[in-house]
Amino acid sequence: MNPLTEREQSDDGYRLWLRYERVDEPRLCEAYRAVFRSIHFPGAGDSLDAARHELDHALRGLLGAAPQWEESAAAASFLIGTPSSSAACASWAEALALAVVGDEGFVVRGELSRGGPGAIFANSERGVLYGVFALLRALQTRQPLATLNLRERPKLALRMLNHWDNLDRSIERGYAGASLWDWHKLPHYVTPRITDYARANASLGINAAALTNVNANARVLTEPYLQKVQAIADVLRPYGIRVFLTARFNAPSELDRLETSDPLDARVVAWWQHKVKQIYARIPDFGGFLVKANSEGQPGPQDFGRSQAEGANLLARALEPHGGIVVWRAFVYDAAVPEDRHKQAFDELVPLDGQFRPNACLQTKNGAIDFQPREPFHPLFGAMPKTPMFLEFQITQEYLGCATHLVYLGPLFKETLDADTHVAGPGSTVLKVITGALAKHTLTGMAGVSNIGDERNWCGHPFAAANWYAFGRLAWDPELSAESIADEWLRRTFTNDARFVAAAQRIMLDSREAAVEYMTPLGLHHLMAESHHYGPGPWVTGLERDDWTATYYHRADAAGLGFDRTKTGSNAIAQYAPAVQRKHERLDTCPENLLLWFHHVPWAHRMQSGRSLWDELCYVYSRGVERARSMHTRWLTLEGCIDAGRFEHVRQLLEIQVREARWWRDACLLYFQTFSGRPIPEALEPPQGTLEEYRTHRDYYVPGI
Ligand code: GCW
Repeated sequence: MNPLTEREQSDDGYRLWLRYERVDEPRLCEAYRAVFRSIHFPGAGDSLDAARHELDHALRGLLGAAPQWEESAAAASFLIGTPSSSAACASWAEALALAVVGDEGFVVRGELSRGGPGAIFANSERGVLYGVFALLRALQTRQPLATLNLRERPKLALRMLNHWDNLDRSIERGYAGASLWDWHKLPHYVTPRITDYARANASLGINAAALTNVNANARVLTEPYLQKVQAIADVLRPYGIRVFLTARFNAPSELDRLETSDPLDARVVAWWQHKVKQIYARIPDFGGFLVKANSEGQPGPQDFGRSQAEGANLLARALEPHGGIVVWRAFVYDAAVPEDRHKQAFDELVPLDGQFRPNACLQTKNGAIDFQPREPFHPLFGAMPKTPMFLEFQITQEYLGCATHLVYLGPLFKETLDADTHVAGPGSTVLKVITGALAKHTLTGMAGVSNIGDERNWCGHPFAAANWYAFGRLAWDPELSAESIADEWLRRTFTNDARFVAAAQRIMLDSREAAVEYMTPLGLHHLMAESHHYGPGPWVTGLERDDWTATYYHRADAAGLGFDRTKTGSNAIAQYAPAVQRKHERLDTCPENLLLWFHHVPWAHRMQSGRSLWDELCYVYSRGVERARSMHTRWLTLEGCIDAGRFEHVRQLLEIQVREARWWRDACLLYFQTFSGRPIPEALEPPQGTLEEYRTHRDYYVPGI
């Protein structure tokens, strides 16, 4: 085919997983058509309209014909509604125990009774919308409808994206173009992309979005910007998404020249009350504030000698009468404290357990350092039972090859969710901490730092959208598996071709471990280049803060490698429950994939493989490169299974990934060799370049800083 035509016919990724291509299995298509012969979907309301519109659009695509809308329930083959929008739903509500699915859940049935109509029933308009998307997922993944019986209710109340988007449209740690929020043209021009963003989120059940960077600009709280925020909120509302903003703690002083922003000062209290009122006048369903305080230069309550809880409560009190909440980030660490950064948030926050207002929660990163390729779970999970605790993941790949490397984060997310904190005995997983199952909280949630920008395909790498998808699916149901999520994402995004799905799923599932192994194996962390964090920088040292350097974290010396966090070192390990401590404190029981996180290990230490630590390091780095290579070769076998445009895009990016996996491995091994003084085993490839070349290499203008 002419390459130009080929490009024109390629999928540009804009539709994400909401591709409603024709069902090309004729019998299945016929069966689907029979179910949707005539749809009874009464009722008015913005979310019902959004659901109806989506269904209409999707069925036209999937089944090749516009659905017939039927006024009479008795004559219809499919029924949709809530007990108040549809008498048919009301009559079925009890038999289906609809009340049990709660305000956002739904029941989707291929048949209500044998041979009878199918249905989507829910208690709210939003539930109907989610039900429609669940049905479409079933169709896109070619489920048989007769036996389809979904009964879902989200396990977390807040399922939230955090955009680190600045008002100039740059995105901190964003690798997919500029911010979707075009502040300059808002509120008068509202791009239709925001509607498509809302559809994609609603299809996963994401119900909240913090629009602005946690390194906050107070200006977003001024009247002209609130008008712009209002325009965005109006588009998101029908899709069940509530808007949050980041609140800069010293906004009273910055915006209105108050001489203090002390949370206990009456003028400051009044300022926030007034500000919050002003926001709710424009956005009646405003979600609340997301706050990063006294961390990495952000202002906060400690500037006035007050605690993090006093700071959070100032905003919580202002929001309380309007139904808003404060999401207070636990990512706090202090330049003045020479303590292991791993320990600081815990030391500071645990004594405040019980002091937060009921509408305030703490949002804690999955690990105690910073979104590394692999971290043990954060010791704060389970350590503050009186405080609602949200889990924060980073969807954008700050430390995982930005939007250049294919790294499917499903396995990383699951590893944290399934980690056992042991705080209330075995089985006290992080999942149970955040769903409130252990401490019985109702303010529950999960946040993901967004990887979305204005690039045509939204997330840059054609596979990066899988991480947005996996986050959303797990926020709805953290018990789903990374495997099943990859499978459905591939089918919806590319094709149901079984050969493609199996091979691409394999690539996805291998990719996170590949990245860990070629970047930071065996529990190493923060070896990335300075500032932009792209590529290796194990030699980074002497920055303004020690704990922003690589040498602080790997502690390589002639004796060995790794950060001793046991009793003989920083003793961060003591922040975990005794069972977790016991497992990790000994060299022979600590899982090897976290060994150098917790221990400074002699180069000659015998690993489970029988090799010395040094040799093992060489082997694991090399295995990471091999994994990247096999991701690439496996992809090459898939040519022709999908459109040429996306195939080629991924192919080229995987080539970069293979090259850079090698770069990581060679640079790190040569650097660590200067300490171990041992040779790279002969069975392994020798490094391609010299340490000097790697050390002096600079990447300029990496996006996302
Ligand atoms: O990972 C670090 C990033 C910062 C970020 C910070 C945070 C928004 O390098 O860019 O700032 O974490 O989570 O607050």
